[in-house]
Amino acid sequence: MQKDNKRMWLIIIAVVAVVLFMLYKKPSTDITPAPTSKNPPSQTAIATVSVSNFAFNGSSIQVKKGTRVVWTNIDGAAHTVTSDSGVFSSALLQRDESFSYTFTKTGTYPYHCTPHPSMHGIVTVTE
Ligand SMILES: [Cu+2]
Repeated sequence: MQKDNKRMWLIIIAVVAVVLFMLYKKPSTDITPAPTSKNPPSQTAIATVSVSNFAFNGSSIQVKKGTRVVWTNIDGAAHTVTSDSGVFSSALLQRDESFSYTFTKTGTYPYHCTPHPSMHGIVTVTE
């Protein structure tokens, strides 16, 4: 009988210890996730090119590898942003519509507007 009592107490103590451990541990797990959510947004550099008066405003730009270039059409006419070598191609952009492409490799990227072949631009991507 005494032996069973001792075993029961050991079980009760073990359960209480586990419960106390879980209660003690909970606040610290709530604190840890917060800092990690701060990292991603500031990673990508962004360059902007506006399209107006049948021209790319910033027709020749130089950016670092990994930069996202955003073209926004602010012209009355619709335009495209189409890579000469087929690397990227936008839809026909109406006024206030945008297209973006992230350049992950160095090099020169000439592009044009499909409806208006006289419209040209170039993006140079460096390390
Ligand atoms: Cu155009």
